[in-house]
Amino acid sequence: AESQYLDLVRRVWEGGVERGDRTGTGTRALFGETMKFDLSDGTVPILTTKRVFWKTAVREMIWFLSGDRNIRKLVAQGVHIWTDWPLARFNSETGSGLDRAAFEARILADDDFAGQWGDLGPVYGAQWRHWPQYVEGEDGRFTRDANGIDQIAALVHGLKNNPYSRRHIFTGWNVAELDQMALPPCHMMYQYFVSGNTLSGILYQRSCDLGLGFAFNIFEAALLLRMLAQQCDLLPGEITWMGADCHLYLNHEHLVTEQLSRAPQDFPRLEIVRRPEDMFGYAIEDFVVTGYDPHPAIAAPVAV
Ligand code: THF
Repeated sequence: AESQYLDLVRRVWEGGVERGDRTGTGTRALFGETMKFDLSDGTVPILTTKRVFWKTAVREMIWFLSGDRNIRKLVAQGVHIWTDWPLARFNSETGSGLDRAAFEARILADDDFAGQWGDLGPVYGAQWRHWPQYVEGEDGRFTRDANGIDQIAALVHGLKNNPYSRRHIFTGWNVAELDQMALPPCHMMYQYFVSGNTLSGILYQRSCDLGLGFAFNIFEAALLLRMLAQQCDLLPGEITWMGADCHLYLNHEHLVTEQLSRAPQDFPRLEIVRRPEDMFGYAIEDFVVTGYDPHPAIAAPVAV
């Protein structure tokens, strides 16, 4: 239930260690926390103590699964959550002062601009679907395989054909390419477990922005588990969330105070109304959330 999250937020805010961070914003943090959410009754963890724009999260997950690494397709759908990093790079490298709307308009209008400035580097989707693989030729030279390793296809294959494997893992943490990424992955490792006809999962997150990112990260982990279960003819079990550096940004005080003052509602239910051929065929219309009756949204700045 949502109380696990609210308890963690309270403990971090009241007892977390205050430290500077990469973004210069300042955080309070606790290290090494766990939550578990039961998905077997058809509910999904979408926070109710503020409105979570769950369709934005679904669009992000579909975008990850497509292997894309450019913000353009997100921006075209009105999803702005990845724009701030390319925008910061553009403004600092060109000395311009474009605002977000103007930058996004150019990303949409200009193919070359989008190619050059909308690329996030080999982040999540690129690693999930196209983990680089180098093959040695007759001459002893290594060439990079055009497609790389599709970790998601391999995961589905493994769940279907060797359900009791202890290796149902995929990860975005490609050590060799971290320095090419706009941001190294936060939700960095996923593992699955089949018991009878039930699928459970763990998300390991090295770093968690409890105020903004968590709502997206936990829902997307549950969503992905539901998609995997559907594709593998399994029932959803439990999602375990493991957070390493669990932090609240100091400029999220209003959000913390407001959310902790609100009474959580029951989690909503998620229905997947169509079964696509594979993990890569999902569309936003396939997902229906019912019984979502959240408190109002709370705006909060994202640390870039
Ligand atoms: N960096 C930081 N500082 N926090 C994060 O949560 C985060 N991510 C991703 C990468 N770096 C991060 C980006 N994901 C929002 C949500 C998710 C993000 C980034 C930003 C956000 O601003 N959410 C608002 C508005 C939502 C909307 O526009 O629809 C919200 O109220 O939820 C976490 O993995």
